[in-house]
Order: sequence, then structure tokens, then C-alpha cells
Amino acid sequence: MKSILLAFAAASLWAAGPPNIVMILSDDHGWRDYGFMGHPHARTPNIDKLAAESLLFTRGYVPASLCRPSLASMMTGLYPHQHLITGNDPPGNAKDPQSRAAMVSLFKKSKTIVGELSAAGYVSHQSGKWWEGECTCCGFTECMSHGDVTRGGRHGDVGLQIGRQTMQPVFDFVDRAAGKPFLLWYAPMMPHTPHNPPARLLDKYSKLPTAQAKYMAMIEWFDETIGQLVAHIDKKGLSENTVFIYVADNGWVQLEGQQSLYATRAKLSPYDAGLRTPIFFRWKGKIRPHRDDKIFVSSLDIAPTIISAAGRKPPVNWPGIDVRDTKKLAARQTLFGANFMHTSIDIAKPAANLKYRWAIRDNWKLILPFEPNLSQAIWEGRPETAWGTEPELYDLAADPGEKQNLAAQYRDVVESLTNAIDGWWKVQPLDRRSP
Ligand SMILES: [Ca+2]
Repeated sequence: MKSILLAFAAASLWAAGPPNIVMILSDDHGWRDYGFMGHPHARTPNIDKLAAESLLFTRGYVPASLCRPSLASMMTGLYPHQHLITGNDPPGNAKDPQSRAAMVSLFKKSKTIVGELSAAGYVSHQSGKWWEGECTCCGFTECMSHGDVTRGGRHGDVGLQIGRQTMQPVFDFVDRAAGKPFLLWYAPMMPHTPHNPPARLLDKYSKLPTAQAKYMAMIEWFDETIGQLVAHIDKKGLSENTVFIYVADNGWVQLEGQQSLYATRAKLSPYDAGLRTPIFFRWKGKIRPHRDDKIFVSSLDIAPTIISAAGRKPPVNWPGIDVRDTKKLAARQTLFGANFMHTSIDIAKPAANLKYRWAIRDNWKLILPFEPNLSQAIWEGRPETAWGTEPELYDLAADPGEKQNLAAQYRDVVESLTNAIDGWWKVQPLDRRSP
């Protein structure tokens, strides 16, 4: 009897085949700005439900708090200084086809999630944000974005209609996939600016100051699209064998009455308001739902988790951890990342574009400015920031806003974390120069 049951279990596992992968990528979304994270105004019933059914890490981090390098890290499983996409734009004219193509050619040197899954017989669909040119070149079988710089391609072009104007291309792809395992890259430019939510949603937040109300309504609009996406996959009977992954590419802090991010410690910055995001994984019957508020994870863990879930071996150079390996996850002592200039100085030299490296261990966080580049603006559009020019050490448990620099009081912690950062990525001033 037992052997019959085992055989049945094995047969049903085989019949199910490798799981579909749905990556939901939020854009410019603060880590607290969800119902399930306790925000007093954010309405995210669909994301809340998905999170409740997931292995949820509320202490998730991206390795860089800017769109393009952050997304490239999710796709390649590598840190920005490894995949070489450290900024959003190349030096000089950001619309120059040759300069953009040069960045894309660097991106293509790395293995990707979509490439690995294609090799395993997956079909795949890109919608929303995509910075790396024509996406079929990078392994997708179907793309919503054309990626052609001469027709206005930069970070997604027509693909950016997803969520805001339509969900149909994604639904049609799911219908077409019909039995083949698929990867969905769902990266609508939401709640990202322009903050122009429908009036029916904006009206719900009329008691809030206008800029806050718009941002909150954008979040609810984004949440609605996730409800529609999950419902479509449910309706097709695919929910049981689909892994949903949720992450935001970088944080956001909405300032009242201001369109810009001047003097905020959010997007682009080495502070948690830019780097932190909830990260979660839902796979019904395969990944036990659990909320973890202690263990930190990196968005670099998504790539090996996906590839392992698909029954493949992740490339050996991927630094992330399959989050289902709870022992390995708990044993990781330190998390790393780096922040770079928005517009690169030298695309082939990560150190030429570097502003900060950082590490998190337990509740300590050390931020190390890269001194040779201190005088360089993080972005020509935002030359001034209120960011540090000295090493900064914070106790994230006692001081989540990273206000009180404890570097002078805890020199031993600074030394230990500095050594760890150098062990992760040692940078010399000479690394900035071209040969
Ligand atoms: Ca972003």
C-alpha cells in the first residue's frame, strides 16, 4: 500500500511538471507601505493575501536602491559590480543607441534566470520595466517592450502600459502557454511616478495631503492589478503549480508638496528607506506559509530559489541562497550591497561609479562612502543630498530611521564590518581608472 501511495505521489509530482514562475516587481515602493506591514493608510488587500499565503521575509534587501541595477541583479543573480550594470544610464547622451547598446552587451555576459529557464523548456513573457534592449536577445520568448532606442526605448517603452492601461498581454500569454511551464516578468511601473491614479481610488484618500493621497492610491491601483493577475492564474487552474515571487526594486518616501527626492534618504541612497523591501514566495503545498521578521534575505536569493524550484542547478557563481534552505539562510552572517551613481561615469569600471558600500549583520548596519568619488554627485538631476561623507554605523533595531551614527562608540563593530565588506568586494582608488 505504502509503495502504491509513494508511486502515486511521484507520478502526480511528475504530472505537475516544473512550476510556473511569476515575478511581481514593484517599482519605487516604500517597505512599510502595505497593509500587512502595518501602514495606517496603505490599502493592499491582494498583496496582503498573497503575503499571508507565502514564506514572507519582512527584512528583505536589494543590493542597490536604483531600478536598473536592482532589476539586473534579480535577473542575473549577481551583485551590480559583478554584472556591471551599476547605473540607469550610460555617460553622455542617454539616448545614444551605441552607448545604450554597450551597456546591454555588458549585461549579456551574465547568465540570467530567463536564460536558465529557457534551457529547461520554459516559455517566458516580459512586461513593464525592462532596461536591457530587445528582450528576446536576453532569453525571453515573448516581449511586450521593443527596446529600440531609436523609437524611444529606454526602460520598457510600450511594455510600461501593463497594469496602468491593460493586463491583456499577460493574460493572453498565460492562455497561450497552455501546458508549457512559463516565467512571467510582471514589472509594471507602479506605484512609480507619474502618480496619476484613477479618481475612484484617489477619492478614497481625500483626507490625506495631496501628494500622499496620490502615492497611496497608486499603491492600491498596483494592488488591484495583482488581484487580477492571481485571479487569472487561479481561473486557469494553475495556482497549485505556480510560484509567485514578490519584491520591490527600490524604496520610496513621499514628501508632501515635493515632486523630487531632495534631502530624502530613500531611492538611490544607502539607507533602508531605499534598500529594504518585503520579499515573499508563494507555492501552494510546497512552501509553507510563514512570516519571518528576523532573518534578512537579499533579492539575490530569488534567482537560485527559482532555478532550484524548477529542478535545475543554479550557476556556481551566484552568491544568493535558495530561501527554502532554512539552515543555510540562518547561518548567513552578513548581507552586502553598494550604491552607485545614477548615470555612469565608466560603464566598464564599477569603482568609477561607486558611492557607498554597506553591510548588515544582526541589527548593525555599516555604510562606507567610497572616498575617491565623494565629490561626484549621485545624479546630475539631484546634485545635493543629506547623505553621509563618513562611515556610518546604525543599530537598526533601536534606530530604524538611521538617525544616530554610532561609528565613534563602536569602533570594533566598524572594523569588523569594514573587513567583511573588503572581503566581499575590495575596491582600490586605482580601480576607477581605465587602463
Ligand atoms: Ca524603481
